[in-house]
This record gives sequence, C-alpha cells and structure tokens, in this order.
Amino acid sequence: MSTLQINRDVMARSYRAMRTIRDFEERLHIEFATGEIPGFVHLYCGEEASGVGVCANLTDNDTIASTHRGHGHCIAKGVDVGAMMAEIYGRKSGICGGKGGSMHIADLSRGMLGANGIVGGGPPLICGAALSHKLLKDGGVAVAFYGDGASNEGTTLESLNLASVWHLPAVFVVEDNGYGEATAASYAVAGTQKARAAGFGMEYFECDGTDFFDVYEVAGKAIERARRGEGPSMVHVHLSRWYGHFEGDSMSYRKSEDVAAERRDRDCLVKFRNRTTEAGLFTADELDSVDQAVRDEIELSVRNAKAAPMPEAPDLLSDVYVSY
Ligand SMILES: Cc1ncc(C[n+]2csc(CCOP(=O)(O)OP(=O)(O)O)c2C)c(N)n1
Ligand SMILES: [Mg+2]
Repeated sequence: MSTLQINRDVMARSYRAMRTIRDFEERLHIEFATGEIPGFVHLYCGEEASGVGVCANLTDNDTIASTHRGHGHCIAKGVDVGAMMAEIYGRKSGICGGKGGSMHIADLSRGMLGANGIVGGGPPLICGAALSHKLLKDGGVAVAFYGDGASNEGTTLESLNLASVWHLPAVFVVEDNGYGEATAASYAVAGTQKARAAGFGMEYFECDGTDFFDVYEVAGKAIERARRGEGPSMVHVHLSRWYGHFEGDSMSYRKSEDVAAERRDRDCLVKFRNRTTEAGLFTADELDSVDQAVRDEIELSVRNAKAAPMPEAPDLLSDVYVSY
C-alpha cells in the first residue's frame, strides 16, 4: 500500500483540490441542464485523484496539456476557479475572455497549456514543452494527460516515439476510464499500454486512479526521473468516469449497477477521508470545514459568472496572432 509520508500541506491542498473538482463538476451537471452553458461539457467526476495526484508533484514551472475532460486538470494545476467558471459560461471575465469555453481553458501562468477538443492533441504539445524545458535547462517537466481512446491516436504514438528519441523530460499519463465515448477500451485498444511503453523504450508505471496516495507516489517517481534527466515515462492510471461521456449522454452502454458500485466503493474523497482520519492526520471536522469552504467558493463562482458581461464584438480581434 502507498505511503502516508507526505507533507501535510500537500495533503491538505490536494484534498481541497479534489473536493473542488467534485463540487465544480457536480454543479455543472446541474447548471448545464438549464441550458445556460454554451457548447459541450465533459465531467471529470470519479477521476479527481488522478489529476490531483499527478499535479501535486508539479510546480508552476512545470507544464501540462489536458483533454476535452479538462476542468479537473486545470483545478489541479491551480487555475482560478472563479475565472474558470466564467469561462465556461462564456463571460468576458473568464480566464480566456470567455472565448474558449470548457474545452479551451488555458492558463500559461500556471503552466496549463489548455484543455483540448482534439483527442490526442496534448501529447505533441508536451513534446514541444518538454523540449523547451530541456533546452532552457529550467528544471521543468512536461506532462500530457490523455485517455484510453486517445492512446490509439497517431499523434500520441508519434509523441511517445519522439519523447524517447529526444530523451525528453516528459510524462505521458494515460487516464484509462475504460471507454472512448461509447466504445469500450477492451474492444478498441490492442495489446497493452505497458507493451506500448516498452515498444518505445520507455519506463512504465501504473496506479489506482481512485487512490490519491497511490497516484501521488507513482507519478512522483516518473516525474522525478524526468527531472533528473532520465527521460520520459508512461503512467497508466486506472479509473472510472461517473457521468456520461458528455452531459446529455445517457450511458446506455454501461450497466447502471456498475457505475453505482464505482461511486459506492471507489470514491477518492471517501478513501482519502478514511485513510487520513484513521491515521490521525486530519480530523473529520477539519475536512468538513474544507468541504464547506469549497461549497461557498463554487456558489460564488456561479453567481459571479452568471452576473458577468458577455464579450463584445471588438473582443474578437484581441488574443489572435495577427492584428488587423
Ligand atoms: C481527433 C479527434 N477524433 C475524435 C474526436 C471525437 N471524440 C471526442 S472525445 C472522444 C473519446 C475520447 O476517449 P478517451 O481518450 O478515452 O477520453 P475520455 O473521454 O474517456 O476521457 C472522441 C472520439 C475528437 N474530438 N478528436
Ligand atoms: Mg476513456
């Protein structure tokens, strides 16, 4: 079993981040149904310990690239929750001026290169980021999150190759929730992720994506290897998503009992609470007060987002490469 020998501040911050992701996503599940949010949203509920366990090993100097299911990665990397909520509502006060929305939230000041609507779009970006960390000798590590579905994309496989050939400080985190939209990984993914890593001469690690401590420890090994100049690795995270692929997907391709069992038996927040309170690291009251603070923060973020103005026509001409 993974160790509990982790700095207490890191644990406290990580619990808060996982709780924030859960509440952020649960709230979007409700708000999206009202029709006020433009575009699509893909929720990260059930997967919180993955993003948080990985990013707890990173600083603002390190870089991540995310996916279409990107809210959790943003929160885990420290992106402001109020500015994220405003972005998802398409408001001018959003972190990207309301012009990106759920699938294009980015915050370069936090080393968060962006959520990404292109499946398999993150791994090539991370090769570029890792190359710049290497050339600048700034000690940074670049991490790509991608799903089991994305693991089959040519861009991903090319990136594994390039990262190995160039010996980049890169970590490839496969968030394997068993499905790409409605297609089961057991049907669509040939061979194993482990064999794929070996095929590119890369170290392979795996962990339970519902156990923060396991993810933190295992991803930490991969990240530290990269930081020491020992090259790229793959971290295969086993987890489950609790909602449909996108909001509105009825998940008719999964048994509702299986999803209910995941929620009952593999809730990362419950696991964290049980382990840390039993070990006397936190009291239930301390964790309850974090829960309350997060509820207040999410409530405020939604209220502010709804009250904020929309972007205006001239805003279309800012934040673009070419000025007219
Ligand atoms: C290049 C590309 N192909 C297809 C799609 C449509 N699409 C969006 S999400 C998705 C499934 C991705 O599955 P996975 O990588 O396992 O991530 P998960 O949704 O399970 O988190 C697909 C096929 C896309 N957005 N981009
Ligand atoms: Mg998947």
